[in-house]
Amino acid sequence: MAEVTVTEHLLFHQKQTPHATGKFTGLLYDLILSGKTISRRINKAGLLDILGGTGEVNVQGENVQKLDDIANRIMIYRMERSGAICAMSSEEEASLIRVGPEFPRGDYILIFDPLDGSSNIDVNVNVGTIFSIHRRPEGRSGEVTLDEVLQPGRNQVAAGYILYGPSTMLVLSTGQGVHGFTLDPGVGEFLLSHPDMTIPEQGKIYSVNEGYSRYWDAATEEAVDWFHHCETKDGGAYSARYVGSLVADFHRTLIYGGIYMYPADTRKPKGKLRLMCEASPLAFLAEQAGGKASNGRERILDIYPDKLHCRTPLFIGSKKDVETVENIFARHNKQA
Ligand code: AHM
Ligand code: MG
Repeated sequence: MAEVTVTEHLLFHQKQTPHATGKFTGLLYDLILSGKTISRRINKAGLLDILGGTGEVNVQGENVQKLDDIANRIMIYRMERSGAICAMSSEEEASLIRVGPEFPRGDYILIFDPLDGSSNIDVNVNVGTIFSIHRRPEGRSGEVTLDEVLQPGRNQVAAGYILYGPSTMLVLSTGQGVHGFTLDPGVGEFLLSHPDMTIPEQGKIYSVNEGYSRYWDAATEEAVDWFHHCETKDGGAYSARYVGSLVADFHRTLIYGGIYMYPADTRKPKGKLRLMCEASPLAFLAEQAGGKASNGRERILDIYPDKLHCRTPLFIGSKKDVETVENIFARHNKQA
């Protein structure tokens, strides 16, 4: 098999994409380098003293794992030196990180979750880095303001994730489909292993934390219950799967189809997942792969964030499965 490296792939697409300048390709290259560095640290996590919590609580009110902190530092260190970025937002940082003046600045804005699923790290379950790239609005210069960063997901110029699993994978879209690359640790290079990934129109798997069903409203209960009783295309029952690591649950959904749900509930009326660093980048990938992503009422990519760390309910995956949920929510809305 002819092996295509991620660098070759990016350079090929750079020629075909108007916004993909050398700076943009350089930004992706630095992101990939950060991912490789994080991957190396995670691989050795059990051997070094880097499992467990730091004892701190982050801006989200969640316990910070040592690896969250390490991944966050690796990302910030590498990316503020890339020369392509003017601002960054990390799930682990309360405020916007403005680049410069000590480093060269570019026109891109990077939003990331350095280590999604990190509450699973101590039990050696897959985790990942999720990223979203926007361009600075035209005609702006000088200090980046918050309104420039609070853009809807449909403006993303690229999004993806690096999944640290049995193998490390990069899944990326620059708006020309979704492509997956697997890290060959021997040569330290990501190789194209999953070209043109598409989500089946209907799946066979539903994924939700059913332990919280007592906190759901009637529409959510009905939506999840539909997957208990409906039939797959082959007439079988849907299987349940829930890793509890969004990036891993989404990766399975991207490959096998089906639906991942993190609904709102009475304890979390806006859901748990962050719009800008989790839902939007995965929604961009889902749509690029022919799937859908919704908050139950609205397309995720059309939602305007009102703050950096705003949250949203998320229903994402196969087109038909997400539409089923949207139809149930629409009927409940009408009745209300
Ligand atoms: P994190 O970014 O701090 O890891 O939190 C988000 C994670 C997702 O990866 C996962 O899907 C979800 O939280 C699991 O939440 P719960 O344990 O409530 O089911
Ligand atoms: Mg996360």
